[in-house]
Amino acid sequence: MVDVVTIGESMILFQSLNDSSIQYSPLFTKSVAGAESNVAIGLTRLGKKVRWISKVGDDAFGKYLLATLAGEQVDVSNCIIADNEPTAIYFKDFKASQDPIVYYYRKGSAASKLNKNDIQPEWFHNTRHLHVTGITPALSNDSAEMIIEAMKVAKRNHMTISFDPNIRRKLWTEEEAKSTIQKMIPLCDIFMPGLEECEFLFGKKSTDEYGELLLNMGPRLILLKCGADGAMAYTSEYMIHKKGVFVENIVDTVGAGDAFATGSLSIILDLQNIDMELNNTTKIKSVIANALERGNRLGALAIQFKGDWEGLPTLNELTAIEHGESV
Ligand code: KDG
Repeated sequence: MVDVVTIGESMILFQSLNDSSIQYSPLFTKSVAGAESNVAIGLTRLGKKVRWISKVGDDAFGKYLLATLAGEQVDVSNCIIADNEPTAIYFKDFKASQDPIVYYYRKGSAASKLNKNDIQPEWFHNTRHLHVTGITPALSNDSAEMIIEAMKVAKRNHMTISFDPNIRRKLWTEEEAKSTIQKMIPLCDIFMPGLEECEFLFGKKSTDEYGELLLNMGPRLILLKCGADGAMAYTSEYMIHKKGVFVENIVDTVGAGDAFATGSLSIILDLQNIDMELNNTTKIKSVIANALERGNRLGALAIQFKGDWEGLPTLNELTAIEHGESV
């Protein structure tokens, strides 16, 4: 049984070795990043089986990317390898602010060419959960159509769908982002936006208003990330708030949302049937509270390390942390 299938572009990530601006740095570190593969790695480290689907170039970067994910025990066997399309790359620049500036080189990349004809029934075999983000739909019309179609297939297969909008303003116009994300929200069961993303999509409102508005669009569970203030969960029955974990030394904020998705999903995935259990108020409330707490904790861990997923813990490490032991 595969716990989660996730579909999306991953890139090769370059960062300056010594934190100087990328303009002057003579040396770079090389790693792999991508919102969906960050979650895939995080969940695999927590003992889940994850199938990651994408398209990479038949080039050195594609080979390195696949080797890295496979080395983290993510199932990459359904990834398509394209002859004449490149693997995307991106750079993080830590020069100017606490949030690194990102520079993408992904136009025309192999993954941006994914289209709905690439979807294969095997992608959905033996699994009951699909996780998607708003990044891959931003790459091209074809990739947007492909992700939306994948969500529809998953729905027909009675799978649970989680959706983190991960809105990247560098990748599409405001209108494109709003219209595609708003098409995707009704197709998912668990929607996990950040507060700023809600404000971008719907204008300034209170968290309760966002909760109500989003539940009315279709998802059964809203996990709202509120940065240092922690996270909130909304269902039609109740709201839960869990405070954030204080981090003194923030190193790299990119990947915090994926870490939250990893932590919260790792708990929600243990539910036998989320549909039925969302109605079982007493049990589900404590499960969702734990999911928020774990999501917050993983977000806090991720931002203490350079790299998008390198700070994510293994199950043993997390268990020790949750029991108050240091690792
Ligand atoms: O959430 C982290 C991602 O933003 C990062 O890994 C790179 O997928 C990425 C993107 O498109 O920004």
